[in-house]
Amino acid sequence: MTELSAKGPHASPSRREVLEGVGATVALAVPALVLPTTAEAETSAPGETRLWYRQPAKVWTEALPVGNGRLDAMVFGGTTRERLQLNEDTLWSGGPYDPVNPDARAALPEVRRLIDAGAFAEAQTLANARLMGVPKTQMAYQPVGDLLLELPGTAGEVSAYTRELDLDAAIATTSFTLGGTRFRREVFASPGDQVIAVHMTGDRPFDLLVGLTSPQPGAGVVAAGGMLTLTGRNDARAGVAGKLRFAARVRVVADGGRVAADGERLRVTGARSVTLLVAMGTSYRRFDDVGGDPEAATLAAVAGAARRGFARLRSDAITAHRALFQRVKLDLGRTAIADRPTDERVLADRAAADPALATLYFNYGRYLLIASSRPGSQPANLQGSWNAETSPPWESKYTVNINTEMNYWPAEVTALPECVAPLVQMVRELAVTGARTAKTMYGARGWVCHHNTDLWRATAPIDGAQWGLWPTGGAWLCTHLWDHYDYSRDLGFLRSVYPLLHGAALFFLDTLQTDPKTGALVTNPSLSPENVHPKGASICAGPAMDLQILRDLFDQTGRAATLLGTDAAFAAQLAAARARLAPDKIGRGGQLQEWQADWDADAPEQRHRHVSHLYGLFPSDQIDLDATPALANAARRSLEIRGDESTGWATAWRANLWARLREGEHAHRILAYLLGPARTYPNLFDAHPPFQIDGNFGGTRAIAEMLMQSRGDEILLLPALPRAWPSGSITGLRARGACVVDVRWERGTLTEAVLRSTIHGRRRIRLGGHAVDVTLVPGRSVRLRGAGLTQA
Ligand code: FUC
Repeated sequence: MTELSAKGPHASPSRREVLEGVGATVALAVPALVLPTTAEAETSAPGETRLWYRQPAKVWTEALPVGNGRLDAMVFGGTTRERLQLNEDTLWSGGPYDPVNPDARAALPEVRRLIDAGAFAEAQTLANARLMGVPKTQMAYQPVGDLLLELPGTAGEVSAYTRELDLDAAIATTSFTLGGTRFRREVFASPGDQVIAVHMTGDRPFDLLVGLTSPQPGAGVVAAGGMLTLTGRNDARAGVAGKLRFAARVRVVADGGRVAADGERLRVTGARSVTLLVAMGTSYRRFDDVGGDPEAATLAAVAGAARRGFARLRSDAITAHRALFQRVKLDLGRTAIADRPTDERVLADRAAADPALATLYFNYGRYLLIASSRPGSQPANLQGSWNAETSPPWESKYTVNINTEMNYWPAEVTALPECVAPLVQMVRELAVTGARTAKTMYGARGWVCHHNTDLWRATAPIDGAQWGLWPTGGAWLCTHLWDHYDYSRDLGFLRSVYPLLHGAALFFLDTLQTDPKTGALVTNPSLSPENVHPKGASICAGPAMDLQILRDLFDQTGRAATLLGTDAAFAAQLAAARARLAPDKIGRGGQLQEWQADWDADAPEQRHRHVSHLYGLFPSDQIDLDATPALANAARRSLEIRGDESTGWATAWRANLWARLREGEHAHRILAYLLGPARTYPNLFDAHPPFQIDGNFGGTRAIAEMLMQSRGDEILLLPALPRAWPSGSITGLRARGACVVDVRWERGTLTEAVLRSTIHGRRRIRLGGHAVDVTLVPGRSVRLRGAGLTQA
């Protein structure tokens, strides 16, 4: 924290004393500080680690998310009526299915031939008729329902209202005075006890009606024995029968009151406080196993949580969250606007004047990843884990031609490697289903995943050939396995995922085609995600992105083989194939070519949201200002042509790319747009629009990328620091090579960097044009001071 923020108007002790000591003074007419009642909920910088509002959420994108990876709620912060919209991350439509089209293989040679002959539109028409999966649509992520709370018989004005989400404690709190009673409601998701807990207190006894509803057809609720039980079955979609059972239970524990059934609801009377323990589950065990028992699992979860009691649940949940959240601390400075409610800060649309909003966005990105992706949960999907709709946009699934990868961009560098576990598990499963697709559709070994997948790990091409016939999704996901290794240098992990890398690479050894014009190896059929080229189709051979991804996949798989002392012959095969992959090319406009031919200037959408051919610059480091300056400049030209403002995720990608070009002002300008009202909802969810969480994660990574970058054993300090962040610090970032990096700067200049590593090794540290080599020794930190990087 800067000195300024520590002394800010919300500095804590006095605030806490006021609120705890004198209940009545809480009913302040003033903007609302929301008020931790215990030291645990204390945070020292509200504007950086807290979202807060002066009114309840009217719409979903104003509600506040909590989650433990698997169980999730959107908290509306209502007064007489409260809504918690509930999700469980395995409640999707459908059941085990495999959409691979058995007729595809026979038609593949003709599609390839048409592409080679330049008959792209005909190739696309044939691909649509013969290659695409059946059904063409994947399954959709589904809501469980709503927990509804009602304060019956309360009348009068609501005063002293605030609601907040404390990112450091991972607790959503709503406080208000109604009919003379001061109410306070806390909501959090417990990762250890696997419940969502709601705790409501009044300073006078109150009544409460508790209901549970579901949009799922045929779901039913029973109120009995102090518990609501909702059970149902999931829905069919696109001809795939629903095979899941699901259950949700709400155990109601009233302190000093009575709980009785009231129709399908529970009525609490005369309580001083009420605890609600919400458990949810489905019969999903794995993509090919739906034999779970959600009724028993949810019963055990609420019973276990009730035994442990609210106070223990709360403090354990805070401890578990902080173990991850507090690893990184960011301070970009603050101004008075940081004390305003969050929605006002977004609307103010003045990122330059509110550097603490970037800090809040960064902290929120890390919070959202912790809340949506924990070991044992499903990976973060298009909406993280939060979805209220039975037919959500793009099924709220996994789009692996950018969106799922972007979700994990902040994970390693912002010290949340545990959150990658669900992604690794998904790749393990895709390697199983993707082996069937490889064999059936391509007659190939290894495994493949096209541009989307879902809970059932479907891997065949879907939607239409224009979007779906892209074989490189699994390969891109594999680069995340390599990154997980490279940030930790944990050979045990690398060994455990080596078969996945091997299988992904093998598929391409079997399916790469020789481009008749150049003799180089290319993918065919493929496309440059989801961009139509000037020949009336998107499908083509050898889009630049594929070859960039395959260079990474082949390099990383080969290096893994070497490091693990295995598969030397295979590594040699990969090296030989890599040398034949069509290279990146610079086109006549000075741009990096998106396709094998120099089509860019004639493509119909010059400002297309995807910047797929710039993968080589970011997230990969194949294209680099130092190592490949000509390609880096061509990438810059392509970026200029594409423009700065796009959909949420596409804007976030651009910010990362400009950070890689070390253009801090440009990256910051784009970030400002991302954090403004056009691309950020009042609850700070990213707006594609509609809501998609990838932009939150991409933006979080962009902020990290502006402050520190690493490639191999090199670390770049403050590579893209904008003028809007003149003084600040970040501690706890991770660089490749098991390195932890703290950076402090003042008036735009580095004051100190501290480096630590759990492994022994040499690192080159760069600051502007200056570089020094340091030796890292476990247990000892290296301190570098000032612009000269003087070792202290
Ligand atoms: C890709 C993008 C869209 C959207 C969708 C979920 O298809 O091109 O913009 O993000 O994924």
